[in-house]
Amino acid sequence: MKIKDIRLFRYNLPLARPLVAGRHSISNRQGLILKCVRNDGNKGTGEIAPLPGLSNESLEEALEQVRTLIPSIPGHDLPETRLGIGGLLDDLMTDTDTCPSVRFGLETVLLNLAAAATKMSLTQLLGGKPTPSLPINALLTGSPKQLVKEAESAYRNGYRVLKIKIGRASMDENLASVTQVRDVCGSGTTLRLDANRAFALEQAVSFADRLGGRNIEYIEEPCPSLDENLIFAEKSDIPVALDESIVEAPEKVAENINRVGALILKPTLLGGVERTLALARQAREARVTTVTSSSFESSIGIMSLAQLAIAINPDTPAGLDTLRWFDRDVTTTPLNVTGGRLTLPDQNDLPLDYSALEEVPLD
Ligand code: OSB
Ligand code: MG
Repeated sequence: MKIKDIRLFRYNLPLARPLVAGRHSISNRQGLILKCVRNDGNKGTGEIAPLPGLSNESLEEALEQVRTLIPSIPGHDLPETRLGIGGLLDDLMTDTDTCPSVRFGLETVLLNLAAAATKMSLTQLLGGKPTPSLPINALLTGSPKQLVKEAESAYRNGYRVLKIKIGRASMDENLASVTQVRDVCGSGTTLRLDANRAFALEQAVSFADRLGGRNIEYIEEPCPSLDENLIFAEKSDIPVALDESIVEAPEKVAENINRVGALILKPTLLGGVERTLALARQAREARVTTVTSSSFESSIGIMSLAQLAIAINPDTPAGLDTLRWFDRDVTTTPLNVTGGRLTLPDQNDLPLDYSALEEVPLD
C-alpha cells in the first residue's frame, strides 16, 4: 500500500534549564517533526533535531536536505520490513552526504508507519520483544553540591544507575563529587562518569587511580582522542566507554572494540537505526555493552530511541533521561519516567501538540 503524504513541522521549545553541549549552551531546543500517512490512514512520526555543539550539521542544513528528499516519498509503496525501508531510503538518498539526523528522522518516520500498519510496536518491527518500560540512567549535572542533591533525589526516585558529568570541574571537585554521590547511594548503585574528553591522559589515569573502581561501570571519553582513550583503558582499572570517538573514527573504533568497556550509541549522530543496529551487533559479538542514548530529542525522538534500545538490549539502562530538560513537549502525552524506568505507551504514534509546531511549507 502506498505512502500518501508527509508533512514537516518545526518546533522551538523552551528548556527548563540551559543545555550545555561542547562549547554551546542553549536555552531553547529546536528541531523538526515528520508526520507520514499511508493511504489506509495509518500514521507514523519521526524527529530530526541536530544538537548544536555536537552534531556536524545545523538545523538549517538538515531542513534544506529533508525538504529536497520529502517530495520523492509519497506515491511509493511502503515497505513493511526494516530492510525494505532501509532499501527505499538508500534509493532516495543517492547523495552520500545525507545528514545523520535526517537519515534517523526519515528512517523512524517510515519504520513507525510500517509498525502501525502491521499492528506491531517499533521494537517488534526491529526484531525485539516489546516491554512496557525500559531502565534508564539518571543524568546528573551541576556543581558538586547540586550533583549530590540530584543524586539523592534520583536514588529516592528509584534510579540505580547514575551518570555524572565530570568534564567541567577541577579534579579535586570531581573526586569530591563522585565520592559524595557514592556515599549517598550506597553499594547497590552503579555510576557512569562522562568527561566529554576534558582530561589529559596522565590526569585521567591519576583520577581513576585516586577514585578506585568500586561501583564505577565506566568513564565515557576521558581524553581528547581515541588513541589516548584506548591507552587510558590499558592503564586504568575503570573501563572506558566511547561516545564522541564513534562518530569521529567509526572504523578505528570497530578495529579496537575489544579494548573498550562500552559503546554509547546515539542514533541521531551515528546516522540512524540501521547504522546503530550494525554497531550494536558488532559490540554484542565482542561482548561489549552498548548504551542507547539520546541527543536531547523531544518525546517523538525519545519514543523511537527507547524502542530501539529495547530491541538492542532491554535490560541495560539507556541514556534517555533527557526529557527532564524540557518545559514543554511536541506531544500532548509526553513520556513519563517512574522508578528509574521510562514508560512506553501502547500506541506507537504519540498525538502531536500542534500548538507547539509550525508547519513548514513544501513545494
Ligand atoms: O555527553 O553523553 C553526552 C546528550 C547530548 C550530548 C552529549 C551527551 C548526552 C548525554 C545523553 O549525556 C544522555 C546519557 O548518556 O545519559
Ligand atoms: Mg558522552
